[in-house]
Amino acid sequence: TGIAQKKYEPTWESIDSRPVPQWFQDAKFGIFIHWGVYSVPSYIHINREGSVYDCYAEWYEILAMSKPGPSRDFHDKNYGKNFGYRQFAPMFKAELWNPDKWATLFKDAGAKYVILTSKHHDGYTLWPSTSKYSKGWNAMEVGPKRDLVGDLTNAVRAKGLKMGLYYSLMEWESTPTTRPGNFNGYYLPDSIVSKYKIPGDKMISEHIVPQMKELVMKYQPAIIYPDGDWDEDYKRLQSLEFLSWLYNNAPNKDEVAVNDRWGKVRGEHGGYYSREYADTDEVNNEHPWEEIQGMGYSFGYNRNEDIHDYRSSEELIHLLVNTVGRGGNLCLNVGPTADGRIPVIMEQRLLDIGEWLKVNGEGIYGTKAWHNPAEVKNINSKVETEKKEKSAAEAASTNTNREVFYTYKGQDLYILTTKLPQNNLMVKGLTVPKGYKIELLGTEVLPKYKSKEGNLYLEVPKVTPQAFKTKYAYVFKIN
Ligand code: FUL
Repeated sequence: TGIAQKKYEPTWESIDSRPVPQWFQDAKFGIFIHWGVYSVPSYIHINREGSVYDCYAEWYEILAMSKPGPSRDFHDKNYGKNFGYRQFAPMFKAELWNPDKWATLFKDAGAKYVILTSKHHDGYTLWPSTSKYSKGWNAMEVGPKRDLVGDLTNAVRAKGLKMGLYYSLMEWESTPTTRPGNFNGYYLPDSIVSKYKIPGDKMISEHIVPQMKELVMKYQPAIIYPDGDWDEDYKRLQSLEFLSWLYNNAPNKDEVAVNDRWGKVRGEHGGYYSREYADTDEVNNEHPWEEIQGMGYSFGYNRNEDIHDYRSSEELIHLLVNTVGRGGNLCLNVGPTADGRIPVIMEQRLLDIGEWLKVNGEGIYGTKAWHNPAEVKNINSKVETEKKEKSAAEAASTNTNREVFYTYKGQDLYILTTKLPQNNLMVKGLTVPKGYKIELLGTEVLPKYKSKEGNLYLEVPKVTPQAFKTKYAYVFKIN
């Protein structure tokens, strides 16, 4: 209750003084969902040498349609040169959608929260927004003909998970993007922009801010994940006014967590720091942060990805260990299909993660990272939120430069390792006096240990893989 007792002012000083809610810091693992009109074409050309952003299928309206190239060719060939983006919406039907099934899957995956795209950069809302600018461009009126945000929120909460909402502060049809770097030169045709453009002086105060407030009052999301802020100034976005309103007045003001995407303040202001296909190497941050990645190269479903583009369960579990072991949360994305299914390969990956967490979750949930001074030198106060120069292939590969990580909770220290050595695991800089209990989760056999010259040697018990109730990554518990 503490964090809501205070009155927050519209200044960064005041806003930043609010701690990121503890539930979020403890949750460690969430599911991101990118679902919308782009799930209909669900296609983007993959250039592994290009930027990771070029492989985002949810960017179809811009990346595929608004510039010549292989994706535009695909569009012209399959839908026709004059087929406009908004014509996809009636084909977004969600006819096989069962929100309870999704929620059960997320729960079985061991996730503690879910973030759904309530509105992406195409402006289409997954809830019946009352903004007059959303008329004819929302899920209740065109496409599924239901309130996807409301229905998923109910299903997710019924399983005891927290429900969060992504919300784009920018809409391509109203504010054509000039994202620096790779996105220069993508523009929607004037015919589209002049047809749907929300007047610049109305956009923020009569559309964006009221929509966000509507989401808060109607669904009370536990996370608000704004995005599309990179060209914008937080002042023009009225971010400080909104945040102070949220922290003082939201019905769930104790609970709500937000990220740092409020208008060129990433890694500096707002709530938790958001990272996206970022380098996990050497992030050692005291401020709460969250890494988001898809299982392949995209967030929105891309039919053009094959099995080789998906990371294995092992790689994804390593990503989880790598992230939590550095103090972050992992929010792993799924891209459902337009008919409302989560592709089977994604289900399988999630269930494997859930199996792993059933055995090893105590070393993950509710923990804090321990930055072993013998291995980790600097604790950054600033976190690098994005790496633009990284290629898609690099960004979507799991970094396993480091194999050993540490977390702690109460009196317990956990040693997480992505590789179990044959004989001994050496832990630098750690001395464990005799008489402690050390367990290797997933086996009954207690590992022997000894401390020598300031380092710990853990003897890996000889157990057959069959007798081991876990694989892919291993957790020692010292108590
Ligand atoms: C980015 C967006 O541009 C991507 O499409 C995706 O939604 C990601 C979560 O945030 O900035």
